[in-house]
Order: sequence, then C-alpha cells, then structure tokens
Amino acid sequence: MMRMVTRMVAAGLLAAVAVPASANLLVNGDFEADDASASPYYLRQIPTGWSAIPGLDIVDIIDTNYSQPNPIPILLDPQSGSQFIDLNGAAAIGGIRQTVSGLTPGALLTLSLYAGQWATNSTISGSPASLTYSLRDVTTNAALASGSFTTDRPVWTLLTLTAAAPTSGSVRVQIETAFTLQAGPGLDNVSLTAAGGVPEPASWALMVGGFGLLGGALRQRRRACA
Ligand SMILES: [Ca+2]
Ligand SMILES: [Ca+2]
Repeated sequence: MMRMVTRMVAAGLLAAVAVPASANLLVNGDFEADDASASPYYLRQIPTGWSAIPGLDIVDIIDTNYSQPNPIPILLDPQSGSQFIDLNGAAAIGGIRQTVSGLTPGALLTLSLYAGQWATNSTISGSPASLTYSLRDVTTNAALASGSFTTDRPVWTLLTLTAAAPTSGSVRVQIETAFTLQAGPGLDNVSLTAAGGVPEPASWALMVGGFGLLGGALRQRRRACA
C-alpha cells in the first residue's frame, strides 16, 4: 500500500515537473483576428498583436473568400483559416514584428512560419518571393538567429528557427521582405514556443509539496519496516 502511495506521489512529481504542451506565445499568429472579407480582397493594415517595422511599408491582410481573379490571382489557399499576410503592402519593402516578454533566460525558443509565393501576374512573374525572419533581443535589437527564404512556387513551405531566450527575457519576432512589387511573399501561421526553461513558481510549489509528501511516505514506510 505504502509502496503504491510512494509511486503515485513520485508520478505526480514527474507530471508537475514535465514541461506543458508548447503553446504559441504570439498573438494572432494565424492572422485571422482582423476580418478582411469585406475589403476588395486585401486589408492594408497592421495585424492585431503585431507592429509595423519603422521605415518599412505596412503589410496587406489577404482574404481568399474574395472572388478572384481580379485584380491579382490568388494562387495559394491560406495555410490556416481564411486569411494570410502579403508582406509587401503597396510597392515598398514591408514587414511586421511582435515582442514577447517574460521568457525564462536560456529557454529554447522555436519560431516557425509558413511562406510561399501567393500571386503572380505579368509584373510579378519571374520575380521570386523572398523574405527574412529573425528572433531578436529586444534590448540590443541583435539577431539571436535569422533565416531567409526565396521561392517562385505557390506552395506553403514550413520554415523554423531556434535560439536561446536572452537574459532580458524579451525577444522580438521580425519578418520582412526586400521585395518591391505589390504582391510580395505570403506568410501564415507564425508560432513561437518556449521549452526547457526553469519551472514556473506554481510548478515549484507543487514540487516542494510533492517532496514533502514523498518524504512523509518514506518515513512512514521506514517506521512500518522497523
Ligand atoms: Ca491564416
Ligand atoms: Ca500587396
């Protein structure tokens, strides 16, 4: 009986220490928060939860429920939901960014996103979509990790990046294109997850409580043996 209690307490301890399923730390990573269905086919707007990058163009939220092909054929269904982002707003370099704070320094961060060429016409044809994506330390704006991607295919490609959370505990996700035509690379389903950090205070409380129970169980067992 006591052995069973000990096992149960130990199992509970392991459950308390285990890292919970990785949740997306970004707000509106799927770009569904702003309804663009009533606009012609896009909404020239900074998506909810995101910010413009100073000096860069504001992006377009593209809604595929709009009946195409006028004025630009949409070659790509959203990777999630009914909307995605065209990183180039009008005809200037565009991008978005979002800050996430309260991270445990050293925790392994994983940024994932989907990108693809979403449109083509006589102007855009022959100009592959390209974008760069990075995780930056908010205090220094230094890139902790960065990547770039170029494609001329209307296919969503999964891109990932990993970095350790900086001592500030705050990172900036930044995604931008150097594309200067009106339809830049498409972007959807951006996610940032953290794993392997120090347990949260609530987990510590559970652990301390659990060790207390375990100690009590062991003491009783020893007494029973004696
Ligand atoms: Ca979406
Ligand atoms: Ca555009």
